[in-house]
Amino acid sequence: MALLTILEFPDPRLRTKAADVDPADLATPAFQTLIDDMFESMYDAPGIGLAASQVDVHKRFMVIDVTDDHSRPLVFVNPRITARDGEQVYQEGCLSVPGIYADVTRSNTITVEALDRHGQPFTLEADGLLAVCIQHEMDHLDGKLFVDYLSPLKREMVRKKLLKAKRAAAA
Ligand code: QAP
Ligand code: CO
Repeated sequence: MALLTILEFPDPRLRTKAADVDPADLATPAFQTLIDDMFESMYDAPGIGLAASQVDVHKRFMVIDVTDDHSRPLVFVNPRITARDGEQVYQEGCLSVPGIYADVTRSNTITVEALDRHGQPFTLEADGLLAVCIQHEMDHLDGKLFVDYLSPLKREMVRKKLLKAKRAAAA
């Protein structure tokens, strides 16, 4: 297994719209290893969700585990939200926007249909943190980041802060 490099805002590659996964690809060792490496990289961070887009793979899948003890690893391949209800505000962060946290309003309850890592279709109803995380990771697949919900001024402040941190790290 391996730790993957996670792209960071404002890297333009994070804006790529991901393409559907061909379910036949799920049978390949390369794809299964990539999923394992994404879990390892997410747990190492530590984080609760990681979309393929964040590791520069522009295909529609993501890994999520919102438990403290890594007991519920979830893989969503070609996810679709088929129902939503209500609103909730959650202070979000993102492995691609390190050190930045901000309130985002999203649907409270969602129904999501996806394939699991073996290509088996499943339907999941989620609320609370899991629902936030699914919506956040699906945004990544469309090239969207949680900072896009902030005002342009706040987003510009975040961009400058991260570029400055990057320069300081490189110096
Ligand atoms: C998305 O985010 C999310 O800034 C997943 O320095 C976040 O795993 C969904 C992380 C909140 C729902 C609620 C962020 C780690 C991890 C950082 C993450 C950092 C280190 C973020
Ligand atoms: Co994110």
